[in-house]
Amino acid sequence: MTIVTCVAPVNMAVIKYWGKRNEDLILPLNDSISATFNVEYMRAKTTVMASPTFKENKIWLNGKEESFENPRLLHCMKELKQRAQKGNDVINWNIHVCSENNFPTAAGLASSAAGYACFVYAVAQLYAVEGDITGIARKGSGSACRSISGGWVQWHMGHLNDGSDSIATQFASVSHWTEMRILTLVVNDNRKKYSSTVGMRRSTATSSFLKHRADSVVTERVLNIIKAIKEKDFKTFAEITMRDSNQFHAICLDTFPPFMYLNSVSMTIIELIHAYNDFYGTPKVAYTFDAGPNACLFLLEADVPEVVALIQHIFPSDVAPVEYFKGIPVHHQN
Ligand code: 2P0
Repeated sequence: MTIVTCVAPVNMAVIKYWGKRNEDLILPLNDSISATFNVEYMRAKTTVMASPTFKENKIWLNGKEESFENPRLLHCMKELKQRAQKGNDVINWNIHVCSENNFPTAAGLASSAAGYACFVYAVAQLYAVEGDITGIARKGSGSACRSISGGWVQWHMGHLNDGSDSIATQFASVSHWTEMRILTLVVNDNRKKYSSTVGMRRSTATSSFLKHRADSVVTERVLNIIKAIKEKDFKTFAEITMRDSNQFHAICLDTFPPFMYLNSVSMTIIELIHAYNDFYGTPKVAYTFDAGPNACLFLLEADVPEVVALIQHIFPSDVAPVEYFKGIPVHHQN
C-alpha cells in the first residue's frame, strides 16, 4: 500500500471568477486574482491510499462516503493518469480518498477549491506527476487552480480552445506583503441555496452585466490590482477589491431570475466598513464576499486590534454573527 497526505489552503478572490465560456473544460470568462490563506487556519486535508487489494475507488468527504462516479473527479483522475510517470504500478491500483475541511463546507468559503486542489496535489504526488498541475485542479473546480500555489495568484483565463493555457501562477510570494491580514466573519455556515456552478451558469445565460464585466472591466482591474499588490498600495488594492465584490453580487441580481448570496448581516458589515473607512478618510479595511453571506476582510496587521474590537462591539456574542474570527496571515505551505 502507498499513502500520501497533503493539505491545501483556501484562497479568497479579490477579482472574482464568475461565468464559464466552456463548461466541460471549466474555462472562465475572465482572469481572476486571489490571496491564499494560511494553511493552518483554513484548509483541506486529504489522504490518498493506493493498494492492489482495493476492489474499487472510494472517497469520504468529512467522514461521509460520497460517490466516486463524479464526472469532475473522474476527469481529474484521467488527466493525472495520463501525466503519471511511465512504469509506475500505482496507477493501476484503486485508491481510497479521505478528505476533511477545518471550516464550513459549501458556505461560500471556497471549500471545493481547497478540496480539489488537495485531491489533485495528493494524487499527483502518488503518481509522481511533474510540471504544472493547476490545469488539472481547474477541471475539478475552477477556483481550485488558485489553491495550488501560495501567496498572490492569478488564474489566466487563457485563449486556446483546449484550455491548456488556462492555468494559475503566483505573481507575489507569501513573504511579499507580510503586514497583510485576512479576517473571516462567518455570518452563516449553512449550505448555500445555489451552488456556484449553477449560479454562474444562470448568470452567463441571462446577465448582460456579466458580459460587460468580462469584455470591458476585468482586464484593467487585474492589471491595476496586481500593480497595487506589487507596490503594497493598500488604498488602490482595497478599492478594487470592494468594487469587484460588489460587481459580482450585482451580477447575481442582474441574473434572471435573480438570486442573492448576501444577507442583512452582510449588508451591515459593508456599511460598517465604509463608515470606518470614511472616518479615517482612506480605506483601512476592504471587504469581499464570495457565493455566500460570510465576509472576508483584508487589512493591515496594525489595524487588526481596533477592527476586531469594533466588530465585537457591533456584533456582540449573543447575536453571534462572528463565529470564526482570526487574524490570518496570507501564507501557504504544502
Ligand atoms: C471566485 N467563486 O473567484 C468566485 C467568486 C465564487 C464567487 O470561484 O463551477 O466553486 O466548480 O468552477 O470554483 C466559486 O466557483 O465553481 C468561485 P466551479 P467554483 O472565487
